[in-house]
Amino acid sequence: MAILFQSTPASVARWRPFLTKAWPGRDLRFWPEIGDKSTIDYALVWHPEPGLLASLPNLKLILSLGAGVDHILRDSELPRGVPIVRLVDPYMTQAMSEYVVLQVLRLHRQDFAYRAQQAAGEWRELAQKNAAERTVGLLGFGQLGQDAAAKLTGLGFDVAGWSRSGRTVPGFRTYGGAAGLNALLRRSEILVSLLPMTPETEGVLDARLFARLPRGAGLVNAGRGRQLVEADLLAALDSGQISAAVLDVFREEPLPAAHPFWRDPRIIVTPHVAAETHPPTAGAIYAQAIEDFEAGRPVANVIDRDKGY
Ligand code: NDP
Ligand code: OXD
Repeated sequence: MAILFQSTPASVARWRPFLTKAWPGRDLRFWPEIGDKSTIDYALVWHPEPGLLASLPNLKLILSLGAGVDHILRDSELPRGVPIVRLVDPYMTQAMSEYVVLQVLRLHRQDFAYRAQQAAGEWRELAQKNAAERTVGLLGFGQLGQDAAAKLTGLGFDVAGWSRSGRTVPGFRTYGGAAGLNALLRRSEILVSLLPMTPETEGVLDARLFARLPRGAGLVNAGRGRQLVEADLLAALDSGQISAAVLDVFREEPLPAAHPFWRDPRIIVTPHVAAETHPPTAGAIYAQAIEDFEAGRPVANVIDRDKGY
């Protein structure tokens, strides 16, 4: 009944003392010292190398070290019958909402423009709307999108959400499908993407989408980097269709040193930190999932492989 923990060396170093103390008596294996593969029942993983999970013959549960599971599903050798559990952690949800609120307020209060004015030593008032006069559109209206929406609503913003199913969420204006996306984009002066990475969402943030936003809209992307067509964003910034962007996720991470985003004053780059996995709370959630599995109870947050999230 061994549990494998696989992640980057820094993450393994951070989690090892924590899990060893929090889960006494469990046979824990920390990547890359995994021992006898046939004795591993559970795997907690982040970007596992392709084929690793298939090489564990008695694997019973795959647990994602993040909310997203694209880093697992990209493995073409993934064992078919093993359930994949994604992380849903209120601590992380709160962190993402803090990030979204910070960036939406930054765009709403014209922080980019005032910083440019400061750099030029220019004292000039810009016309300012109130939050209630600003629509924030959220692409992805699941765990993270709905919580961010609730907090933005609390600040007075007019919030709308878009999801795959077009699910209704009491208290919110929601949209689904291609027609729904048009309706949402038309009004979203600030667009926040919290979409999972799937074949359908690849490149969704492109020139066609930007063109449907109000002129001068702001963009926040904290979903996945491959959802953004980077050249289209730069062109939209040059044309003024997009006024500013805050990006937490990138096609290539870490963002290469020579990448134009680093030095573009219209873009804020954060290093994939919008909502980090938090060992104390996430550890308890993983322990519960394993306990439920061993007791024959339903395990929460098993993903639907066909949907891809
Ligand atoms: P959920 O599964 O709870 O929500 C996903 C939402 O996206 C759902 O509303 C879903 O629709 C919608 N969706 C999925 N595919 C499409 C599509 N093709 N078109 C329209 N809507 C779609 O996920 P979470 O909210 O927990 O997490 C979302 C993503 O955020 C993660 O997958 C990850 O990529 C990213 N993330 C980033 C972090 C960071 O630090 N930058 C941290 C944590 C997560 P429906 O409701 O119909 O199912
Ligand atoms: C996640 C992430 O998916 O941190 O949890 O990106």
